[in-house]
Amino acid sequence: ATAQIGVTGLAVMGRNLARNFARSGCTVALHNRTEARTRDLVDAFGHEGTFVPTRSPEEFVAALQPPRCLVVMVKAGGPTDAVIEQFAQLVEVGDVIVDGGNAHFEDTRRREAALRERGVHFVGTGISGGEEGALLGPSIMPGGSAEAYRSLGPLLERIAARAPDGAPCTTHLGTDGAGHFVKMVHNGIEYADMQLIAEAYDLLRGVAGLEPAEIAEVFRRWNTGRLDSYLIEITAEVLTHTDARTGRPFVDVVADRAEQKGTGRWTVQTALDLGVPVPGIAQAVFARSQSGHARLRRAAESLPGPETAEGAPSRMAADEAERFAAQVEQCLYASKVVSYAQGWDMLRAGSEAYDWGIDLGSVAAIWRAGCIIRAAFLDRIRGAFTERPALPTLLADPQFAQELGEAQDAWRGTVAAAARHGVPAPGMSGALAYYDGLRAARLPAALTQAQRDYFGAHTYRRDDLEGTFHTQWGGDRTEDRTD
Ligand code: NBP
Repeated sequence: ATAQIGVTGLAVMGRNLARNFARSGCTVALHNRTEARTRDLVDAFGHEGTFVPTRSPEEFVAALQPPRCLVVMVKAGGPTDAVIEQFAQLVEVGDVIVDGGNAHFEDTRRREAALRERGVHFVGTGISGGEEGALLGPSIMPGGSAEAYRSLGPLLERIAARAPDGAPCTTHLGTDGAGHFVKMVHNGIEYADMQLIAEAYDLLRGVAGLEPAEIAEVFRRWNTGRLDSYLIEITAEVLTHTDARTGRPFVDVVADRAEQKGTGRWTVQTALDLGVPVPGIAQAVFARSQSGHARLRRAAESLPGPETAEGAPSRMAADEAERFAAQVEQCLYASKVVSYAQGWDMLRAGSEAYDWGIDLGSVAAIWRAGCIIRAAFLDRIRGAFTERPALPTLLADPQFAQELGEAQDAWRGTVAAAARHGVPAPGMSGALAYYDGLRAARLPAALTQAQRDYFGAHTYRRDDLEGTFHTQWGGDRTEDRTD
């Protein structure tokens, strides 16, 4: 047994992860159900490091130094269960089985509990950064026991992305499902970010009348400021691209239906179960879903909007467009802060519900590089939660609060412009509503609760008295104390 780590499941993700381990100096055992993939990897990349190719699960396990660490990178769901069960029978007490696939955190909790009974450590880990990240350095989000992290952690730290300060983008997040939960929230935030960026693009096009190539320039400029991030960078790239077949802007030939694999939906479903409001993520999931509803969209095609008679938006003069773009930047930034605040609320809610003790500052730290939402901005979130771990919402951080205050005129102006021009901006307008909803001294929820008492005798509380009350709505409207 010579290998420090093993990877089973050598499709795109597993192959690149195995190469990353080997390039970092680890001896890596390889296994795949279909042996040809193992051979192909060694033929093409064997020179990159020390690989131990194996042909059977038994041979694979025998190649690993105890305590064995083996990473499963197979299709999520049934295949992952089958492979875990297969290896659970071959490993020994104290060994570590890692699932690096996109598992639901509840599945990870179930698998961890089952393996713990057999004395085997199970680590469910989120891995973000796609194919390229797996090879060059992903953000890695492991859950599981602290003991498992002691043997596995140093290996993960070798292959993880490095933040600008040199810190590896991985840390022990908490027991059982913590890692996959954090990865799920990462993806939810990613959905919200992408939706907001799409709305900013749509406004620059539909209100200012800019062409995609001009909008690419705006995004490129934004990418040198506080919005500096991978997603803004690739947005500029996509908007610059011209379709080779037609010579038209690429964004104009792609069908306008956004698909989803399900992690955004998981985030929203879980948020509903935890009772934590994440409307920014929900809006993004619903916006994708709405884009794909061809029947609804066709049926509504001829509904009147505020368009000019010519249909096409009139083009703003250059200086006016410049001012509008600056306003949209403020709106995008403020809305982004709101959606990250919601994401962190969800991290806290999950951590409390499952007793994970997730360090909220550390999550921001390990998302600074390697993952899809990597951004300079995350270092400030790390700072906010490191300074004040009990910060009730990111919006209450003095620096973010000040920026939101400064952005609010432009934010309101942009949302109003979207409404006036008939440009759908559910993410941005929802973010503003969330901000106003949180800061409101008094909400119309008082009326909602009164209605509930009227039709369902659901009772209400009063601001001026202790206890719960019910009004005799059908009778003389006297008020009874019910507790
Ligand atoms: P896939 O999700 O396409 O899975 C292919 C691998 O699963 C192959 O190695 C295949 O073996 C193996 N496999 C299957 Br399918 N059923 C199996 C079974 N019953 N027993 C043993 N092996 C089985 O690969 P991927 O795109 O590399 O993703 C791997 C994991 O990483 C997934 O959970 C995915 O959700 C997650 N992930 C993917 C990305 C990404 O960007 N692609 C990013 C982050 C996480 P075979 O070669 O014999 O068919």
